[in-house]
Amino acid sequence: MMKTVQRGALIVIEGVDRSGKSTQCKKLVESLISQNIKAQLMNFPDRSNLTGKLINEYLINSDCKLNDRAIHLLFSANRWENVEKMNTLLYGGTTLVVDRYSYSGIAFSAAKGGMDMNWLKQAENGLPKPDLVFLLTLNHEEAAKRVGFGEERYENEAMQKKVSNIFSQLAKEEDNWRVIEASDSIESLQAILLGHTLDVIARVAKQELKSLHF
Ligand code: Z5A
Ligand code: MG
Repeated sequence: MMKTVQRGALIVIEGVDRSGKSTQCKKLVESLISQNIKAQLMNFPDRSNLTGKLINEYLINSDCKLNDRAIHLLFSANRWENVEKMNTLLYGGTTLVVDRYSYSGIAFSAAKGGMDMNWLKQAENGLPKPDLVFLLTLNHEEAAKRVGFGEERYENEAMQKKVSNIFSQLAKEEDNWRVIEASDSIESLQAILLGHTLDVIARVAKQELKSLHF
């Protein structure tokens, strides 16, 4: 009898700066692996590939001038550079836990203003669609208290508030989002995220991966 191929789930964590995305992504991968579930971490921007090197320069160097549409497309291209790798892993049965994705791309560019929302979304259409998106919400006062805030471009209150509003708007457009208030302890947040993730892994195992279509 032929063995049924089971794919992994595509799980994304989004949220404003310092909301704990990287912390939760790392812990989620560890928790899954400890339960003998194949899992891997991925993060965007992926600063290791070709587009990622340009993006890193843009983020850390405030003197780096780049047209807003050009940097938007670079962030998107940075995801497209990883499509084959994502599909191979997912269809090989590995669950991917992704630290920021297309929604960060849309929200940060939209928060700058001057670019049409549909144009911003267009560059993301066709990328693998997440099975589940967690949105970690945290007010600016709490975020600003956390280590490392304010070191890169975009890490200021006005920008973060706009981004937060756009994330909330995007969360309402699809039914695969879970909005989680992120001021609780790392451990209690992790328990919530793991619960939802295990449900989704079981539910989508035999379903085909969808593509983003805004
Ligand atoms: N960007 C874009 O414009 N377009 C795109 O398409 C994409 C991104 C993908 C860099 O992203 C920038 O790129 C970002 C968006 C833009 N600009 N901004 N803002 P990044 O992902 O590389 O950013 P980062 O430097 O990793 O920061 P971060 O991701 O915003 O932080 P975080 O991952 O959410 O937080 P953390 O590193 O897990 O935690 C921060 C600190 O808080 C740390 O000391 C933790 O120990 C602590 N922490 C975490 N959880 C808790 C709880 N629950 N309680 C107390 N303390 C906690
Ligand atoms: Mg992070």
